[in-house]
Amino acid sequence: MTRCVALTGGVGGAKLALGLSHVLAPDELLIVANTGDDFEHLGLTICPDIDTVLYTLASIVNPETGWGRAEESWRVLEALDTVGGDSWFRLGDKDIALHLTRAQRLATGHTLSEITAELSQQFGVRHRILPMSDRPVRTMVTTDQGELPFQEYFVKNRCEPRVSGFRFEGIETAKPHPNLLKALKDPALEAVVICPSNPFISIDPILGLPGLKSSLEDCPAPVIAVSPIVGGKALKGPASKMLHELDQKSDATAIAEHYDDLLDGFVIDREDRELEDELSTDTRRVCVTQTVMRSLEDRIALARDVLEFGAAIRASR
Ligand code: FO1
Repeated sequence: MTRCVALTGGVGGAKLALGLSHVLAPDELLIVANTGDDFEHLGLTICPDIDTVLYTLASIVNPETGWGRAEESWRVLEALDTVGGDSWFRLGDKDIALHLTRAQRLATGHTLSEITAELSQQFGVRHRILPMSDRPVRTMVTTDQGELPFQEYFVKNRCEPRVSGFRFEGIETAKPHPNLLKALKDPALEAVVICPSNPFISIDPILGLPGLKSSLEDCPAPVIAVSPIVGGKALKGPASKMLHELDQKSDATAIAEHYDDLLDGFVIDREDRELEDELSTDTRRVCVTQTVMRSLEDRIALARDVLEFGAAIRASR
């Protein structure tokens, strides 16, 4: 019985997914991870958004970066340098162990969702983490330096090139994972939560999967987004830089506009409370609360607020 579907990508998304996992039982929460950030590197398939949520829920994530593993060592990366290998993308030794396992499984015909479920079990994570699709989708960023594969834009070029658009390679033939479509039809579903992730690079690849937007529109549960922009700034990552470069206002209103008619509810931070009236419409309610998640208690409190907001929207229908 899925009560909540959480769409997530990146560090902010994983924080709220962790909060939700403390409030909901494993069978009540389905965490759907963006795979547009995935890429092939050193012969391995890297899935940063899946791994960020996996490591976060397993309590082994690096607390400083929010990605990769805590108490990591870097012997392979150092050795790579000495053989002239590609070391711009920092894979730690423990992280490489996971990637070798994933590569081996993929090579023997297992799907990404099967492998993610196996790894979750291995790490003692009982809540379900699902890649948005088992077919590859690769985000390409259109910039003033040409079109760049996402991680080359993000890590190699430190988000410096000026962005003018995005393309999700493979999206036309990728199908939303059947378990996601099934959950969206579950009469027990109480909320679809769009986590405070970057809308352009973390959420749009999910929403762009064929048929997914119409499944969300038909879904009886309210769709609620949590703004990743607080006080005009992204808490982490390049969301506000991207908004600026795409000639959009860098505040929570731009996020609500971005998701357009899809939203039944929008959650903003107390710091942005003056935007509440502007953001409220006949079909979109607004919840003002603390969205900045510094501690585990903050993550859990926000998860509770979002679920209660969902219940209030359902009750008012
Ligand atoms: N982000 C960086 O800024 N630099 C890195 O070297 C880096 C390595 C890395 C390795 C594994 C992993 O799962 C994530 C990693 N990330 C790194 C984060 C990741 O590329 C981005 O945070 C996401 O793709 C954006 O959501």
